[in-house]
Amino acid sequence: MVSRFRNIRWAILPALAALCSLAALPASAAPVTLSYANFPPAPTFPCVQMERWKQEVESRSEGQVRIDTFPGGTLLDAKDMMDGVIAGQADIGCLCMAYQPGRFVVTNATSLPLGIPNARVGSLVLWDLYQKYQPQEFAGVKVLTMFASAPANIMSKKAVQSLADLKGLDLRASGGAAEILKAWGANQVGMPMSATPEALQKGVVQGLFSSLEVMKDLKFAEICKYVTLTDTVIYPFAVVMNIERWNALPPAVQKVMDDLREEQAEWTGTYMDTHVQESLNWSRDTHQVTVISLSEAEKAEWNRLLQPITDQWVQSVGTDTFPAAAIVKDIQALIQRHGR
Ligand code: DTR
Repeated sequence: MVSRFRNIRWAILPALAALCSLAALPASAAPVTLSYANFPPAPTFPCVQMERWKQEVESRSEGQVRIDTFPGGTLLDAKDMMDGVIAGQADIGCLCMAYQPGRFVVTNATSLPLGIPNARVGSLVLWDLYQKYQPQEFAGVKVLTMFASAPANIMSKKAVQSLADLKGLDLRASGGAAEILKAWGANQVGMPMSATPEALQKGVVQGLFSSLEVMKDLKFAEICKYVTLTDTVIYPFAVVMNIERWNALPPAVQKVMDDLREEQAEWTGTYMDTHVQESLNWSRDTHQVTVISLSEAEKAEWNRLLQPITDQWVQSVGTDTFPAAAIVKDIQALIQRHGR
């Protein structure tokens, strides 16, 4: 009996010791919780990449960090994203840089009509460009990744087969696309993607100019029965983190996030390219959307009208201290490198 009691005592002791050591763990062993704000609705690609990043970070950091995601502008909306993250209203935020053209001049140069063929190449070009120039506008935040949308096309309520069909047509587009639609004679109406479903429904616009995955993700195929393929320009996005929150993270978590930066860019671009194709097929099959390819002659004319845009950009923003021409050359070289 006595010896049995002793055995039990010996069995309990290690368990007690383990309990005490657990209680003595520093407070930082509890998972750090971070908020991640996003502006468009949950099914759209910026939010799909957000959920993928959350899962990867949580599993690779083995429970040291928890990410609470806020899609649909529930924490910060499109235009407040950068300043909201700097102010600490959200720890992390995803922003479309094209919505603030004058603020992100270097990275928005990827939105010039330079022939980026798809979202994967666009995302890698953007990431390398950012790394090379390290623009001052990101000095107050930690950049967690960047990625690009697929090239933009026209989605419209009426068929657009020629420049004549486009003349005066009210199309929603953001950022640098304004110049493009202007060059083609359309009437550009600026607003973030998050405001577009209502504008289409109320008839404020007759269509939009963006990447085609929104035909499915935002159900635009129900209202825009025509797609005109132009494959014109991509839009650059950034995911940024409040710098104090970043500095306070355990080094092992910082490493997980750093290691994911380029991988996440490529993952998102690849997801986007595949998803655009799915969206197009779904729109044709489920909503009888007509997909219009321009004739060779028509396409050549549309492209010709875009040629002055890049030169004008170089002239208007280039200075002794801002190497606009070199940025354009770098983008062209990066397209070649990643496009192979
Ligand atoms: N082309 C830009 C960015 C963009 C493309 N797809 C989505 C989906 C959700 C938000 C933004 C975007 C645009 O048209 O706003």
